[in-house]
Amino acid sequence: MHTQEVKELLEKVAGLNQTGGNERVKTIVHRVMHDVFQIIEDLDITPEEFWNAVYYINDLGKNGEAALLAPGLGMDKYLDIRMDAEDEQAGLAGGTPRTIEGPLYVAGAPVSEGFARMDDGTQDGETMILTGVVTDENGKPLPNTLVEIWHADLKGGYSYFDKSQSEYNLRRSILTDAEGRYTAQSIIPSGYGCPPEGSTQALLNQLGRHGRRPAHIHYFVSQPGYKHLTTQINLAGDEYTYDDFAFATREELVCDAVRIEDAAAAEQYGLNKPFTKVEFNIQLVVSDKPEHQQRHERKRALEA
Ligand code: MBD
Ligand code: FE
Repeated sequence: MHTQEVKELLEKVAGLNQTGGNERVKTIVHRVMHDVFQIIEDLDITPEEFWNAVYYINDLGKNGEAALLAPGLGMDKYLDIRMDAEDEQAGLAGGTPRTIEGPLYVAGAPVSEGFARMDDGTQDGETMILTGVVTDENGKPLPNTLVEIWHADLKGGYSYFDKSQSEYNLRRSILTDAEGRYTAQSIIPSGYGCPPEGSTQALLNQLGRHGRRPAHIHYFVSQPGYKHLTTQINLAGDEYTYDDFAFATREELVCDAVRIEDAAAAEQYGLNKPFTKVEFNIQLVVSDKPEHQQRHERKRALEA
């Protein structure tokens, strides 16, 4: 590993002796390949193990699961840990904590003001009323805040990726009302499980791990003048609330799902049967920097 021959090989691999290309990519590839070589040496990786890994990556790509394996290996969580530390240093800590986006957002969901019905009525799930107020850190309500919400159905599947669901089922964008409140009527989601025959689950099996997530609901929250928030809530009482394969759970983001039998309370939401209420209030942190006010770029379904 530490011979002149390997040193020169790595430099040529990363194009360090070439004038063209991208310097940042060269730096990263040089370091990655150095570390891969080092791992092969330190762990005495056999050719069989090496080629297994190569064809594993082929399958991962074929299955479209690279962005599913990433959170399973704690990479999304690690990026969050780094962004939290950055916020801390920049004096931007506080408010509702972030947690990972996950790979299943779809851009372009219908937008409404104050209220949205999220489910298409085809699944006979427990009715969920999901509501909360968006405020600043002093509790001042923030009307006209865009709250984007997406979650799974009773089978743990997400519309668009699960072609059996209707377009934008369980995906809505709600602008908060004059009191800063958003309210959604939907169905209580089921937890998510990695495709059992997929590449992600195959690796998790080798690690003795499951590929399950608790019932959860994703949020993007944005308002000019405030830090963009990417977060999720995990419903309390799920077997996996504190055992999420994607490491998205944070104590402040665990919400009770409260069964409400009272007819008058149901009537308040235009319902004539018992329902389950989930309350999630959100606090945003002031930032005048445009780069803080937007979600970071990544490839997303149907995003321009
Ligand atoms: C999900 O629904 C999810 O949110 C994440 C992070 C990974 C897989 C499925
Ligand atoms: Fe999810």
